[in-house]
Amino acid sequence: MSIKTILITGANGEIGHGLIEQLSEQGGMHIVAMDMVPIEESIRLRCHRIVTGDILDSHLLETLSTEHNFDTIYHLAALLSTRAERQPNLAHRVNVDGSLNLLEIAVTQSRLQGREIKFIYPSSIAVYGLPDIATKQRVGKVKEDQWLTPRTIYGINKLYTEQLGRYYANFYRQLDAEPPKGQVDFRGVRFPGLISAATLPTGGTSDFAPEMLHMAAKNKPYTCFVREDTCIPFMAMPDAITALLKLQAAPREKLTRMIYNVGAFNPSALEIFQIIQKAFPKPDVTFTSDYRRQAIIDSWPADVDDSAAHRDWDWWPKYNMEQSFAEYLIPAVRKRYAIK
Ligand code: AKB
Repeated sequence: MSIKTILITGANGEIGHGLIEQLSEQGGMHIVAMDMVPIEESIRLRCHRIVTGDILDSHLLETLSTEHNFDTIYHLAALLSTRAERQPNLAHRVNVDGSLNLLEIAVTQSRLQGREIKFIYPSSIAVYGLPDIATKQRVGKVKEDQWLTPRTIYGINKLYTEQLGRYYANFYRQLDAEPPKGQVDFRGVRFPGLISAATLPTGGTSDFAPEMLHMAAKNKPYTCFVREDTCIPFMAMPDAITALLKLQAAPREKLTRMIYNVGAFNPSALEIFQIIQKAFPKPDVTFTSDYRRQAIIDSWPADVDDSAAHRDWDWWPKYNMEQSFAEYLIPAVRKRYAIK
């Protein structure tokens, strides 16, 4: 049996790190890791090939596509929400045009290989747009097909790329009279804010939670840019990796949707502070709401309904809020910053 080849874009990012670690532990596959900046030492050795390059460079992607037969593409590269608001044009290029390039590669590969190529896409709760706090509080858990009126360019980019994925998954069905020999099997999860002990995100709006944790661990002051009562769903990074792997592995016939919500816990910013305070006494945190970032967070749902993922591919997070901090985040950041 030939060894599988997996392409991961945005490999240096916080999801990329965890995913590469997990996949390389599983073994039996070649990982081709791509990022704009050189792949970090800690994951480099786990990869079969590393590529420093831009997903907007279609020539580079086409060359990669002639050199490898990809089984699965994990397209993680993206500009996150706060940064995207500052550079909407760049965000559109990276988040939409870049994704389009990858989807084209998936189509080419499925045609050349005459079989299905899986395309795993991390979308986001940013695709939702609640008009005001009162509505946010009233609706609670949001289902996949509700409130799809994103406020940010990032949310718009993510929602549109989901639609592109749907389009490319049906590409041959739309164009060919003959049954397709290969197709793109597009599968997406809408992630909540993610909290990792290993890396800090850059340019996101849910970053206040991981930043608060890492700054407290480093004994540094932190100004939290949202109000204490701000509430969105979060998830510990290991569960996010599990979600991607489980969705990838799910039998096609079990999937009733292309895009799934996944949730774990949904604390307020104050609750995050309180749980951090138990581990690192006297964290120096002040809450000073930033008008723009607060408006973004206020438009995201307080919680998501992930019953479709439970039902279709047995999605259950391992870590609730207490377990995330007690069993994963606190021990791992203590180790990272060598705290006794
Ligand atoms: C961000 O804050 O932009 C991301 C997200 C919720 O998609 N973490």
